[in-house]
Amino acid sequence: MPGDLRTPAGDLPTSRRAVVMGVLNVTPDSFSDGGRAYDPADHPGRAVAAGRALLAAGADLVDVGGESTRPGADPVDPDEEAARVVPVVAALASTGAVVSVDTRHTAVARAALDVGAAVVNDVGATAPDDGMLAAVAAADAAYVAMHMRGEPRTMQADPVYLDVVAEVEAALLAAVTGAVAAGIAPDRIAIDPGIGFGKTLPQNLALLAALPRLAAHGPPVLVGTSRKSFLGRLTGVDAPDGRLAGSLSSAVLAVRDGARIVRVHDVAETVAALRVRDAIDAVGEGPA
Ligand code: PMM
Repeated sequence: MPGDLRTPAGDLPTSRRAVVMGVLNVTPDSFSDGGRAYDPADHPGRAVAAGRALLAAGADLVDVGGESTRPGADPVDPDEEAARVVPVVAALASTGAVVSVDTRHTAVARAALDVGAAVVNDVGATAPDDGMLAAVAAADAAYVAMHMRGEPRTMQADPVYLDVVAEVEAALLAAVTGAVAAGIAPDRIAIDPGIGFGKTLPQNLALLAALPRLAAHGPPVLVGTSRKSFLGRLTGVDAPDGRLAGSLSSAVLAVRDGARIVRVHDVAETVAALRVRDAIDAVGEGPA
Protein backbone atom coordinates (compact mmCIF):
# COMPACT_ATOMS: atom_id res chain seq x y z
CA MET A 1 0.00 0.00 0.00
CA PRO A 2 1.29 3.47 -0.73
CA GLY A 3 0.41 4.40 2.83
CA ASP A 4 3.19 2.07 3.90
CA LEU A 5 5.66 4.54 2.48
CA ARG A 6 4.53 7.12 5.01
CA THR A 7 7.26 9.61 5.71
CA PRO A 8 8.12 12.26 8.26
CA ALA A 9 7.14 14.80 5.62
CA GLY A 10 3.60 13.50 5.45
CA ASP A 11 1.74 10.35 4.57
CA LEU A 12 1.52 9.36 0.96
CA PRO A 13 -2.00 8.66 -0.27
CA THR A 14 -3.58 5.60 1.30
CA SER A 15 -6.23 5.16 -1.39
CA ARG A 16 -5.79 2.56 -4.08
CA ARG A 17 -4.58 5.33 -6.37
CA ALA A 18 -1.02 4.75 -7.52
CA VAL A 19 1.69 7.09 -6.29
CA VAL A 20 3.37 9.17 -8.99
CA MET A 21 7.08 9.84 -8.43
CA GLY A 22 8.39 12.65 -10.65
CA VAL A 23 11.94 12.29 -11.99
CA LEU A 24 14.33 15.17 -11.34
CA ASN A 25 17.75 14.35 -12.77
CA VAL A 26 20.29 16.91 -11.63
CA THR A 27 22.90 15.65 -14.06
CA PRO A 28 24.45 16.92 -17.28
CA ASP A 29 24.11 13.57 -19.05
CA SER A 30 20.93 11.64 -18.27
CA PHE A 31 19.59 9.78 -21.30
CA SER A 32 16.02 10.75 -20.67
CA ASP A 33 16.13 14.51 -20.31
CA GLY A 34 19.63 15.47 -21.44
CA GLY A 35 20.43 17.48 -18.33
CA ARG A 36 17.64 20.00 -18.81
CA ALA A 37 17.10 20.44 -15.07
CA TYR A 38 20.77 21.05 -14.33
CA ASP A 39 22.52 24.33 -14.95
CA PRO A 40 25.78 24.69 -13.00
CA ALA A 41 25.57 28.46 -13.51
CA ASP A 42 22.10 28.55 -11.92
CA HIS A 43 22.27 25.82 -9.32
CA PRO A 44 20.06 24.89 -7.57
CA GLY A 45 17.67 27.44 -9.13
CA ARG A 46 16.89 25.65 -12.37
CA ALA A 47 16.56 22.24 -10.68
CA VAL A 48 14.32 23.53 -7.90
CA ALA A 49 12.04 25.20 -10.45
CA ALA A 50 11.86 21.91 -12.37
CA GLY A 51 10.99 20.08 -9.14
CA ARG A 52 8.24 22.57 -8.34
CA ALA A 53 6.85 22.07 -11.83
CA LEU A 54 6.68 18.30 -11.26
CA LEU A 55 4.77 18.87 -8.01
CA ALA A 56 2.43 21.37 -9.67
CA ALA A 57 1.76 18.78 -12.39
CA GLY A 58 0.56 16.34 -9.72
CA ALA A 59 3.62 14.39 -8.56
CA ASP A 60 3.19 12.89 -5.08
CA LEU A 61 6.93 13.02 -4.55
CA VAL A 62 10.04 14.12 -6.41
CA ASP A 63 13.01 11.80 -6.95
CA VAL A 64 16.25 13.80 -7.07
CA GLY A 65 19.28 12.11 -8.65
CA GLY A 66 22.81 13.39 -9.23
CA GLU A 67 24.43 10.44 -11.00
CA SER A 68 23.34 9.32 -14.43
CA THR A 69 22.69 5.58 -14.46
CA ARG A 70 22.22 5.35 -18.20
CA PRO A 71 23.98 2.31 -19.71
CA GLY A 72 27.69 3.04 -20.16
CA ALA A 73 27.72 6.07 -17.83
CA ASP A 74 30.89 6.66 -15.83
CA PRO A 75 30.51 6.78 -12.05
CA VAL A 76 30.26 10.23 -10.44
CA ASP A 77 32.34 11.14 -7.42
CA PRO A 78 30.02 11.10 -4.39
CA ASP A 79 31.15 14.63 -3.38
CA GLU A 80 30.11 15.95 -6.79
CA GLU A 81 26.87 13.96 -6.64
CA ALA A 82 26.07 15.40 -3.21
CA ALA A 83 26.85 18.94 -4.40
CA ARG A 84 24.29 18.46 -7.16
CA VAL A 85 21.47 16.96 -5.11
CA VAL A 86 21.69 18.31 -1.57
CA PRO A 87 20.69 21.96 -2.23
CA VAL A 88 17.81 20.77 -4.41
CA VAL A 89 16.54 18.30 -1.81
CA ALA A 90 16.84 20.97 0.89
CA ALA A 91 14.91 23.58 -1.07
CA LEU A 92 12.08 21.24 -2.09
CA ALA A 93 11.77 19.54 1.32
CA SER A 94 11.61 22.92 3.06
CA THR A 95 8.37 23.63 1.19
CA GLY A 96 6.81 20.45 2.60
CA ALA A 97 7.27 18.34 -0.52
CA VAL A 98 8.07 14.65 -0.13
CA VAL A 99 11.52 14.19 -1.64
CA SER A 100 13.42 11.04 -2.41
CA VAL A 101 17.09 10.82 -3.25
CA ASP A 102 18.13 8.52 -6.08
CA THR A 103 21.59 7.24 -5.24
CA ARG A 104 23.73 4.18 -4.60
CA HIS A 105 26.13 6.04 -2.32
CA THR A 106 25.73 6.13 1.44
CA ALA A 107 27.40 9.52 1.81
CA VAL A 108 24.95 11.08 -0.64
CA ALA A 109 21.95 9.41 0.99
CA ARG A 110 23.05 10.58 4.42
CA ALA A 111 23.58 14.16 3.26
CA ALA A 112 20.16 14.22 1.59
CA LEU A 113 18.45 12.70 4.64
CA ASP A 114 20.08 15.38 6.80
CA VAL A 115 18.37 18.11 4.79
CA GLY A 116 14.94 16.51 4.65
CA ALA A 117 14.81 13.67 2.13
CA ALA A 118 12.14 11.23 3.27
CA VAL A 119 12.91 8.35 0.92
CA VAL A 120 16.15 6.78 -0.28
CA ASN A 121 15.78 5.29 -3.76
CA ASP A 122 18.72 2.89 -3.68
CA VAL A 123 19.47 1.93 -7.26
CA GLY A 124 22.27 -0.27 -5.93
CA ALA A 125 20.14 -2.11 -3.37
CA THR A 126 21.05 -5.58 -4.57
CA ALA A 127 24.65 -4.85 -3.49
CA PRO A 128 24.13 -2.00 -1.02
CA ASP A 129 26.90 0.42 -0.21
CA ASP A 130 28.43 0.04 3.27
CA GLY A 131 26.29 1.76 5.86
CA MET A 132 23.41 2.55 3.48
CA LEU A 133 20.78 0.51 5.31
CA ALA A 134 21.88 1.78 8.72
CA ALA A 135 21.68 5.39 7.48
CA VAL A 136 18.11 4.90 6.23
CA ALA A 137 17.11 3.14 9.46
CA ALA A 138 18.64 5.88 11.62
CA ALA A 139 16.65 8.53 9.75
CA ASP A 140 13.44 6.46 9.94
CA ALA A 141 13.11 7.06 6.21
CA ALA A 142 11.46 4.98 3.50
CA TYR A 143 13.61 2.75 1.29
CA VAL A 144 13.22 1.70 -2.33
CA ALA A 145 15.24 -1.42 -3.11
CA MET A 146 15.90 -1.49 -6.86
CA HIS A 147 17.47 -4.40 -8.71
CA MET A 148 20.52 -3.72 -10.85
CA ARG A 149 22.80 -6.31 -12.41
CA GLY A 150 26.39 -5.03 -12.18
CA GLU A 151 26.91 -1.28 -12.48
CA PRO A 152 25.78 1.30 -15.04
CA ARG A 153 29.09 1.30 -16.96
CA THR A 154 28.87 -2.39 -17.81
CA MET A 155 25.35 -3.55 -16.97
CA GLN A 156 24.09 -3.87 -20.55
CA ALA A 157 27.21 -5.68 -21.81
CA ASP A 158 25.68 -9.15 -21.82
CA PRO A 159 23.08 -9.65 -19.14
CA VAL A 160 22.49 -13.39 -18.75
CA TYR A 161 19.96 -14.95 -16.41
CA LEU A 162 18.74 -18.52 -16.25
CA ASP A 163 15.35 -17.23 -15.09
CA VAL A 164 15.23 -13.44 -14.93
CA VAL A 165 12.00 -13.25 -12.93
CA ALA A 166 13.08 -15.77 -10.30
CA GLU A 167 16.55 -14.21 -9.96
CA VAL A 168 15.30 -10.62 -9.67
CA GLU A 169 12.56 -11.72 -7.28
CA ALA A 170 15.05 -13.57 -5.05
CA ALA A 171 17.48 -10.64 -5.05
CA LEU A 172 14.72 -8.19 -4.11
CA LEU A 173 13.42 -10.39 -1.30
CA ALA A 174 16.98 -10.72 0.00
CA ALA A 175 17.32 -6.93 -0.13
CA VAL A 176 14.11 -6.56 1.89
CA THR A 177 15.36 -9.08 4.46
CA GLY A 178 18.63 -7.15 4.75
CA ALA A 179 16.83 -3.84 5.10
CA VAL A 180 14.55 -5.15 7.84
CA ALA A 181 17.52 -6.72 9.65
CA ALA A 182 19.24 -3.31 9.56
CA GLY A 183 16.24 -1.73 11.27
CA ILE A 184 14.26 -0.19 8.42
CA ALA A 185 10.54 -0.44 9.19
CA PRO A 186 9.05 -3.22 7.03
CA ASP A 187 6.16 -0.97 6.03
CA ARG A 188 8.60 1.60 4.62
CA ILE A 189 10.23 -0.64 2.06
CA ALA A 190 9.30 -0.80 -1.63
CA ILE A 191 10.80 -3.07 -4.27
CA ASP A 192 11.62 -2.31 -7.91
CA PRO A 193 12.69 -4.78 -10.63
CA GLY A 194 14.93 -2.10 -12.17
CA ILE A 195 13.65 -2.00 -15.73
CA GLY A 196 16.62 -1.43 -18.06
CA PHE A 197 19.29 -2.04 -15.42
CA GLY A 198 21.23 -4.99 -16.82
CA LYS A 199 18.30 -6.43 -18.77
CA THR A 200 17.59 -7.12 -22.42
CA LEU A 201 14.30 -6.25 -24.09
CA PRO A 202 12.81 -9.74 -23.51
CA GLN A 203 14.03 -9.68 -19.91
CA ASN A 204 12.37 -6.29 -19.30
CA LEU A 205 9.13 -7.59 -20.78
CA ALA A 206 9.30 -10.76 -18.67
CA LEU A 207 9.66 -8.65 -15.53
CA LEU A 208 6.74 -6.40 -16.47
CA ALA A 209 4.62 -9.46 -17.19
CA ALA A 210 5.57 -10.81 -13.75
CA LEU A 211 4.46 -7.74 -11.78
CA PRO A 212 1.47 -9.54 -10.23
CA ARG A 213 3.90 -12.17 -8.89
CA LEU A 214 6.27 -9.51 -7.50
CA ALA A 215 3.39 -7.55 -5.99
CA ALA A 216 2.07 -10.66 -4.22
CA HIS A 217 5.03 -10.57 -1.81
CA GLY A 218 3.58 -7.59 0.04
CA PRO A 219 6.02 -4.66 -0.24
CA PRO A 220 4.72 -2.04 -2.68
CA VAL A 221 6.24 -2.38 -6.13
CA LEU A 222 7.75 0.65 -7.85
CA VAL A 223 8.20 0.58 -11.62
CA GLY A 224 10.24 2.94 -13.79
CA THR A 225 9.66 2.49 -17.51
CA SER A 226 9.44 6.16 -18.43
CA ARG A 227 11.18 7.00 -21.74
CA LYS A 228 13.40 3.92 -21.52
CA SER A 229 15.11 2.44 -24.55
CA PHE A 230 13.06 -0.77 -24.57
CA LEU A 231 10.04 1.45 -25.33
CA GLY A 232 12.00 3.06 -28.15
CA ARG A 233 12.74 -0.35 -29.59
CA LEU A 234 9.14 -1.50 -29.29
CA THR A 235 7.65 1.65 -30.80
CA GLY A 236 10.40 2.72 -33.18
CA VAL A 237 11.06 6.06 -31.47
CA ASP A 238 14.69 7.08 -31.06
CA ALA A 239 14.32 10.31 -29.09
CA PRO A 240 13.64 9.56 -25.40
CA ASP A 241 11.25 12.51 -25.05
CA GLY A 242 9.26 11.14 -28.01
CA ARG A 243 8.41 7.97 -26.12
CA LEU A 244 5.34 9.35 -24.31
CA ALA A 245 2.86 6.85 -25.72
CA GLY A 246 4.99 3.89 -24.68
CA SER A 247 5.68 5.47 -21.30
CA LEU A 248 1.99 6.04 -20.56
CA SER A 249 0.86 2.66 -21.74
CA SER A 250 3.52 0.86 -19.72
CA ALA A 251 2.74 2.92 -16.59
CA VAL A 252 -0.98 2.19 -16.79
CA LEU A 253 -0.38 -1.51 -17.41
CA ALA A 254 2.12 -1.68 -14.55
CA VAL A 255 -0.43 -0.19 -12.16
CA ARG A 256 -3.11 -2.52 -13.45
CA ASP A 257 -0.74 -5.40 -12.71
CA GLY A 258 -0.02 -4.36 -9.14
CA ALA A 259 2.60 -1.58 -9.17
CA ARG A 260 1.80 0.98 -6.48
CA ILE A 261 4.35 3.62 -7.46
CA VAL A 262 5.42 4.73 -10.94
CA ARG A 263 8.56 6.79 -11.55
CA VAL A 264 7.93 9.09 -14.50
CA HIS A 265 9.13 12.17 -16.37
CA ASP A 266 5.76 13.16 -17.86
CA VAL A 267 3.86 13.71 -14.65
CA ALA A 268 0.72 15.52 -15.84
CA GLU A 269 0.16 13.03 -18.65
CA THR A 270 0.70 10.06 -16.32
CA VAL A 271 -1.68 11.45 -13.70
CA ALA A 272 -4.34 11.87 -16.39
CA ALA A 273 -3.78 8.39 -17.81
CA LEU A 274 -3.99 6.82 -14.36
CA ARG A 275 -7.20 8.72 -13.66
CA VAL A 276 -8.86 6.76 -16.45
CA ARG A 277 -7.53 3.49 -15.08
CA ASP A 278 -8.72 4.42 -11.56
CA ALA A 279 -12.22 5.25 -12.77
CA ILE A 280 -12.54 1.87 -14.44
CA ASP A 281 -10.98 0.10 -11.45
CA ALA A 282 -13.39 1.83 -9.05
CA VAL A 283 -16.37 0.41 -10.90
CA GLY A 284 -14.78 -3.04 -10.93
CA GLU A 285 -17.15 -5.76 -11.99
CA GLY A 286 -20.12 -4.28 -10.14
CA PRO A 287 -23.53 -3.80 -11.71
CA ALA A 288 -23.69 -1.21 -14.51
N1 PMM B 1 15.50 4.38 -13.45
C1 PMM B 1 16.44 5.33 -13.58
C2 PMM B 1 16.97 5.97 -12.44
N2 PMM B 1 16.53 5.66 -11.21
N3 PMM B 1 15.14 4.39 -9.82
C3 PMM B 1 14.22 3.43 -9.66
N4 PMM B 1 13.78 3.10 -8.42
N5 PMM B 1 13.68 2.77 -10.73
C4 PMM B 1 14.06 3.04 -12.01
O1 PMM B 1 13.56 2.38 -12.94
C5 PMM B 1 15.06 4.05 -12.21
C6 PMM B 1 15.58 4.71 -11.06
C7 PMM B 1 16.96 5.69 -14.92
O2 PMM B 1 16.10 6.52 -15.60
P1 PMM B 1 16.30 8.13 -15.75
O3 PMM B 1 17.64 8.36 -16.39
O4 PMM B 1 15.18 8.55 -16.58
O5 PMM B 1 16.24 8.73 -14.39
